[in-house]
Amino acid sequence: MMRLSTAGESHGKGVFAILEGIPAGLRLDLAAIDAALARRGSGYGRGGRQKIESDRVEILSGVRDLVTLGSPIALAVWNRDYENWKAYMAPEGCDTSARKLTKVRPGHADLTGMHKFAQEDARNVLERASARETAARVAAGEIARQLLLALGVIVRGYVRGVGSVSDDKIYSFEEIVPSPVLGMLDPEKEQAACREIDTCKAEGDTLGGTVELRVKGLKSGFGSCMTYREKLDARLCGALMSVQAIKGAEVGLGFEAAERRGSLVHDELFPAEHMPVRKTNHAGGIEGGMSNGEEIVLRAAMKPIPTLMKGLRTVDMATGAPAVAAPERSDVCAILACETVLESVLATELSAVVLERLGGDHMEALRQRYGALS
Ligand code: EPS
Repeated sequence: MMRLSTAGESHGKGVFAILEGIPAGLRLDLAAIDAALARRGSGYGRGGRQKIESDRVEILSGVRDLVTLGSPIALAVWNRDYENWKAYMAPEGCDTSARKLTKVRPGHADLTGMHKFAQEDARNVLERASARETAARVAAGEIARQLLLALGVIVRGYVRGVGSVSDDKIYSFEEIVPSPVLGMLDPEKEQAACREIDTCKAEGDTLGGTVELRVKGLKSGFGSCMTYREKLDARLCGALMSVQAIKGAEVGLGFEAAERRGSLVHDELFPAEHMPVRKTNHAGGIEGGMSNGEEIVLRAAMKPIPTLMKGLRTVDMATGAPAVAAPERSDVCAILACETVLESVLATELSAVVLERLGGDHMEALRQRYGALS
């Protein structure tokens, strides 16, 4: 069974991943992992922290001479900012009276986390709730992506919308070559999105956006209609929803399907040599909780980051008095980072589904089993 665990605090020593269940014999491309980490740390609208971090993966176990051994793979992404935070964060002993956060930020984990974990300092919650954790999920997710790639399954994504700017054009898989600026495909839309980010920055505000994800090459029959736990759409959307700031996920037409008649939703079938073919893909490649051999199409919505430089109205939990939420430092928009993370978590969950169906102690066995599927 494939399983991913992560650990680490945003201003602690680093973020870490343990990835179990990757078969032996997968040759890793470390440069591709570091490129994904760099992309996660980039994008128009990021704040000061990203100038400090330049994330690289360090493999601690499970790999020999760049090839997986089948043993748990332990990964570290060290936090450079730890040097500036050691005095307040060191597990071995530190000053916890400094850097307290009690003016809780609406929309963040601060208040509910303080209540749930019986903390007087939201720092003891927010350090883990922070999206910095996603660096570990990207490092691990890139290994999962490389496993899928070895089977001919390709994951891609792009940013469809930022704030009020949205790109509703339907793109072919080959057309998905996202810009390094914001991950969008249409340069004019992207410029408009950058202008909206500039306005937000000037006003101390933040912006979210929408992302589309596609999977090409996934054969029919992954996931199952037999038990609800195995449904592919539930598993993949659950993975997307596990990413910080994601508030919505949909498959294929998604919410739009609810507004159309059945005749304009379901993908009709036409006879062909082996299996009947579809001329549309409104289902987003999933019917009955199983991949149907078409491209998987998913979308996710990211809410604006809850740390606003201008601060929202809140309560200081130390005094009970009205207050303005602590600004900390903040990104204005992290949609390109979010898009990168979503690709990684999608690759991770999909690899788990593939390995559950096909098993394989060694990549060669997995490759053969996947190849033998019709
Ligand atoms: C984050 C706040 C910012 C972000 C951070 C997530 O960090 P800081 O408080 O240090 O300025 O930059 O994201 C990352 C560091 C990262 O690598 O994604 C938060 O509150 O969630």
